[in-house]
Amino acid sequence: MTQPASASLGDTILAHADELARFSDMEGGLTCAYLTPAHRAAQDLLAQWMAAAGMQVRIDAIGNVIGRYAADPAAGDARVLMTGSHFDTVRNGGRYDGRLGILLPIAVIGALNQAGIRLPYHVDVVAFAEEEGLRFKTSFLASSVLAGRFDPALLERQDTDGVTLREALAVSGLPGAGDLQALRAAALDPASLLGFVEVHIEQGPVLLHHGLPLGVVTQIAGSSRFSVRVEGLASHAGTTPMGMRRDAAAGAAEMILLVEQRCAAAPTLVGTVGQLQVPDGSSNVIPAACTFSMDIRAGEDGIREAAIADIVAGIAQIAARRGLTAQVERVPPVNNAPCARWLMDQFGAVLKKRGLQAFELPSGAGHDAMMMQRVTDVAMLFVRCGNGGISHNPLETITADDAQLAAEVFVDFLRHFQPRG
Ligand code: HGY
Ligand code: MN
Ligand code: MN
Repeated sequence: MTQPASASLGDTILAHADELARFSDMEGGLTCAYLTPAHRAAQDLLAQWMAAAGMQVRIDAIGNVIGRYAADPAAGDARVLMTGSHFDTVRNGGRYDGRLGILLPIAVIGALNQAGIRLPYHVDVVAFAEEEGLRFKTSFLASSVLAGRFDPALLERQDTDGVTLREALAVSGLPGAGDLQALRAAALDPASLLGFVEVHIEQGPVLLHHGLPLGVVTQIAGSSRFSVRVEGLASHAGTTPMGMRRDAAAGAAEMILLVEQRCAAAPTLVGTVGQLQVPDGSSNVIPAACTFSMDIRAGEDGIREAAIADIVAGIAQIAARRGLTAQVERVPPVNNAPCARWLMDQFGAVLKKRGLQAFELPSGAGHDAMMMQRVTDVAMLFVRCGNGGISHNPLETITADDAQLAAEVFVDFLRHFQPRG
């Protein structure tokens, strides 16, 4: 631990977030993509902090760092309450997204350990190696392995340099080196789990607007991601009449506006094109190809699926009208994930006991808890986001006081935790 023993948990958590953010794939900002040198350095430091907090630490076949704070030997229950979040980031992201949900439990377990307090169940703190989907354009790699839901086809996915996930794992130094059996063997036994709880920065303005430091999540919106490739015909920008063009970028522009329009048509539905390229484009050549990403989400799976059907059909129509082709590749979607009432109520009871409002809110952002929800009951504690609630941006921030409060609530939650009867 780099902080003096007298530092508050909140101060320690923020200092650790700063320290972890020094490992970055870019100059002057925080990018931590899966299996880069910065990612490896972050993984090592997290393992050190977990060990210093009194946990037995292991690193699994996909790169998750898992620290166990072992149960009081006198307690009969050897089951596990799991907590954690991810340490990879988006490009030029914030330092609390994901990381707060690792650093806060490490600080809390360190304090319990120092005070000699053991719990009647194991607590496993997981630092998930990949959630954002930055490098291989598919999210939840790490939690899908733990949940026994890893899709072997993903091993052939390439990053922008053409390196496959299989190749990246082979040279990663991780146990199993990308062997499918090792990835399968890393799955958790659902019967061993008491549940999964995740602390996360809200990444939005709701708590801030209500003047509340903390909130309990009701459900996590499902999401679908796509890669679209539009192809037309390269030809001379000066000589080709406007009516005779097969311009892939102009077609993509119309498709992007369709995403925006269709996703404005229902509550909770949102659609984003965050990546857009004209590969090998030149300013004086009509684009032969255009590629873009689509991210579509909603609080209800049916609303999301209906929008996707309309958008995919609309893309085909736009392509046909313009003499283009459009290929739409879908990565496995993640469905809407409800949080478990019994776990939410235990967070709510702690908040009320401290005189805080047990405020409940849905999550529009995706979280590791969504994947864990496929094998166990989940709950999430949101922490207020400053700066107007901005996230996926270096301006993302929280206060030490809010981190302190969240840590105290988490201690109370652990100490009063009752397994489902
Ligand atoms: O994209 C998301 O919702 C999350 O931050 N991974
Ligand atoms: Mn994120
Ligand atoms: Mn996150």
